[in-house]
Amino acid sequence: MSAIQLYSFAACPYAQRAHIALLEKQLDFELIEIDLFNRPEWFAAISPYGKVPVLRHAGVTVHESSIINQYLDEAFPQPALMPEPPALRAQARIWMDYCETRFLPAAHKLMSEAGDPEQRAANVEKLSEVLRHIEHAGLRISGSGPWFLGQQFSLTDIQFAPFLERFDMYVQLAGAVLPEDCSRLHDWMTALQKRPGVAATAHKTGYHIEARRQMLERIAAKRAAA
Ligand SMILES: N[C@@H](CCC(=O)N[C@@H](CS)C(=O)NCC(=O)O)C(=O)O
Repeated sequence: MSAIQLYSFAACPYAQRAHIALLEKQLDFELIEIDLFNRPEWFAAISPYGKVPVLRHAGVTVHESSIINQYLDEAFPQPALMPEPPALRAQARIWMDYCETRFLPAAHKLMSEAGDPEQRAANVEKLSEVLRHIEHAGLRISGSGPWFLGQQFSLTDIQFAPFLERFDMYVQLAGAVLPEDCSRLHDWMTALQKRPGVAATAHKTGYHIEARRQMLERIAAKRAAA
């Protein structure tokens, strides 16, 4: 048995973050798939919120993808996935937080209200505003890349990667737009697709669309049965 277990769900972007970090660290680990619609009873004992991902290592159980990745970077320092200077570490964390508190809410609102024509235009514009902020206040300040912070691939890249991989789904299902003045963001997305740890966990847009359809169907069936 590996010293590390990652409890995951194939279509989960948060679990994908932890998977990418494990691959980037070149660690030996066991990937354990949890059926979120039919969770084993024992899962509640290791996942306080009933969610994936959960990481187990050396008697430690960690949940929440951002915290798992920070744990991995501290427990296995090489190759480092955080910059050394405190000021750059702060930048890395500011943008990881921006992903959770601004980018994801805007993307999720767009997707959940995609069928509402009145909300749709406003939601597309809100997401574009967030993307422009990432471009002009984040990516362009940090330089020419290829990664978020410049030359060093970091946890900030991993934080965004699974969701940027799904951007084409946001385009196809909800009309999302990558603004024209976001060339650095465009190049960063292309670089992320080619990064080995990201590419090894990636799926095509058709997979994401089908996974979403199945998830919504299963949620509706569960509600109907309740
Ligand atoms: N903030 C959490 C989010 C994890 C999450 O929402 N996971 C979803 C699957 S993508 C889940 O396990 N959902 C099950 C549920 O909410 O009951 C993280 O970053 O790890």
